[in-house]
Amino acid sequence: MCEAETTIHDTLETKTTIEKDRVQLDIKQIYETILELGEFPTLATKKHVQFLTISLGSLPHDFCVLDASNPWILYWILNSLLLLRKELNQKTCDQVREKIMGYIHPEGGIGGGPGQTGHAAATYASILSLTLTKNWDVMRAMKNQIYPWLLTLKQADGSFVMHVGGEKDTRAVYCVLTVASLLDVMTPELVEGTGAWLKSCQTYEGGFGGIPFDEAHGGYTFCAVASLCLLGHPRELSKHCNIDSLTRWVVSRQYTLEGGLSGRTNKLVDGCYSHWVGTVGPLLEVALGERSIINRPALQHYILSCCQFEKGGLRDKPGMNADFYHTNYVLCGLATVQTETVFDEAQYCSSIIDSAAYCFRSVPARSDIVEVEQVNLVRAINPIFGIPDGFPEACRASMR
Ligand code: FPP
Ligand code: K
Ligand code: ZN
Repeated sequence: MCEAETTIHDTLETKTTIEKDRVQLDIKQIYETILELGEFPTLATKKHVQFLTISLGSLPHDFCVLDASNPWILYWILNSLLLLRKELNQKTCDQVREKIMGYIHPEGGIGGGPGQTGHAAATYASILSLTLTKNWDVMRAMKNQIYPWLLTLKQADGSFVMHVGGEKDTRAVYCVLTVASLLDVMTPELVEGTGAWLKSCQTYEGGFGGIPFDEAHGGYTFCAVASLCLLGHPRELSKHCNIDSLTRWVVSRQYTLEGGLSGRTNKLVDGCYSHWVGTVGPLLEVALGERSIINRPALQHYILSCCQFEKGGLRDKPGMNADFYHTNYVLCGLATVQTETVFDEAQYCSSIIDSAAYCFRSVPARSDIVEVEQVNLVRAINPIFGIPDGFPEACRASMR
């Protein structure tokens, strides 16, 4: 929202630079109109809830277009509703349980739909959905089926693959560690060598690639840093990565004019990176003892002014339609800018591998960091799991 020249242009023109200039002009126009009117957009909770519940109502029927993504759609919708302060009714929770039980594969893991092979991402989204609906009984019953299957995804170099014979990357590591943690089956055997492998994915830019020598990207960076916090205390992050170059890379993702974040160098702003990149913020803040490394007012403005689709739901950027993926991750990003994160040292237990993940607490951000109007306030999230505060702890307490 500032007057300054925002981009130092190099002379090379590409499809991306042209598109980026166009998006900046659009966004500048939106901000100028808002400034002229003197009225800032507020969170259209009712419209967003409507966008989400119309689809939740059709839960008994299978979505056919995204047939391999059934658990993802469940997680995105359920989590978005909770972030918007809606409660889930018992009928919904029962339906979610029945659906996910139908995705369990006899040879291990949970698939993206009935009869599909076990997949780390589908299993991750399923476990989150069961956690959000507090279906503890089925989760407890799954522990013995899931743990040996997770071990079959483990590679000699410490990484994990998405499915047997599939691709390995930091996403697979994050999905496996999250599932193992929520089900309380994290063992030294499962995570041997994993921290060192993650370290090898940090690039010269400071962010993490999906695998060693890949380009640094927001999605893979979140997965790597959150995984490191599932393996140890955030103050030990500096042992597993170059925290200074990571911090520089993260803050460089925020653009001056847009206020929103990009996923990689020179690319376009996108609302979903409010979470993938933005939520690395609190992890680094805890590690560094800083209060805010992201410009929170600017990111909140981008989210409220540019990411709300007029008909409901949230989106990547102006000109795009809403979808469940962006609705969830934009709301997660909003939750992150609205709180400060503190680490509860008293709860930390160094003999429990994933103890740190359960020690992050959100407190309302003080007004010198960001002004948050009541009408725009969403529920706080746990920065490791991306689900509302309290759910990860309730889950773990119910797995014994
Ligand atoms: C680039 O898309 C996107 C990727 C290379 C994958 C991103 C990975 C995630 C979002 C993480 C997923 C996490 C889990 C837990 C499964 P693009 O080229 O269209 O976008 P860009 O221009 O913004 O890079
Ligand atoms: K994108
Ligand atoms: Zn996106």
